[in-house]
Amino acid sequence: MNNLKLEVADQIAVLTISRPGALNALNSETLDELNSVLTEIEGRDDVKVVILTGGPDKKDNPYKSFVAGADIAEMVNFSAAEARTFGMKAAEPFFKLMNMRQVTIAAINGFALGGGCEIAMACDIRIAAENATFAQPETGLGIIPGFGGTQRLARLVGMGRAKELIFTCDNIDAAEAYRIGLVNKVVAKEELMDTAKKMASKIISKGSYAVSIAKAAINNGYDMDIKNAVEMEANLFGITCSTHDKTEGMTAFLERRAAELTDF
Ligand code: CO8
Repeated sequence: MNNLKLEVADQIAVLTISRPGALNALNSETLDELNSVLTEIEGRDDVKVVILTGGPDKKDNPYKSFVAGADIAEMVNFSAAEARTFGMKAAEPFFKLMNMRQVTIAAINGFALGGGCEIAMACDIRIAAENATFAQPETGLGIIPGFGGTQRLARLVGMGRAKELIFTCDNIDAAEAYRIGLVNKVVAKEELMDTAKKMASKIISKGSYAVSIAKAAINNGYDMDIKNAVEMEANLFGITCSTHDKTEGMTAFLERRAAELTDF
């Protein structure tokens, strides 16, 4: 891969978007690589959490940018048809981040602008360094957030705040992003990866199959009416009751010992 780095250790995959000369902006090649690597990761039993982050800039500053957006140099001459193709090229890996059985955490180490904020929003959980900056600057470029931003931002922070951010293109800092519910946690920049890995380890210590089924239940139920959603949940609950982890988890509780959870 030219623009992504993958490191796997302790059941955690750290996936780093690395385009130092463009503040990790997402071009077609990066989106294709992301799609391939997420397909590969989804098939791996030795990965239970994916942490997505941005690489250092060309001056080797690791906290400059998470992702500074979609690649403006690539988009500048797009026809309407090419723009649609580009949008759909992003939709596939973004849906993988959202729906893959592994948990996905965005570790946001600087600028999360436009497509950068949008890729973070496709992840399950967002942890921001205190210096991170968020914005949807697209309308200032004469376009709209086209990597799911008009949809996911409103779902995360509510329609009023999403409209304000998208119509004004205002930058917000990490503290404001936390206040409005755009990120789960804000930490000192030097602690970003440790915090993300600690959260990943905590998630891994739970029943991994149960976590992935819970993720599916939350995602699938979100757009359903409550009656069908609760019925869908009951069906998935039934499936978790057929697992080793359910027997072991409950037996361990009754025997007052630590559970050894193993299912994926
Ligand atoms: N695309 C391409 N190159 C970029 C981008 C980008 N989004 N962001 C930065 N770069 C490049 C710069 O051109 C520059 O390259 P070079 O050194 O060759 O001139 C290099 O990265 C460093 O950037 P700067 O010199 O500008 O660094 P500064 O510290 O001065 O500024 C900023 C940093 C504030 C982040 C500034 O670079 C900036 O404003 N970048 C653009 C941010 C932006 O507008 N992002 C949104 C882009 S639009 C988008 O994401 C749409 C998503 C949906 C698309 C849907 C399509 C269907």
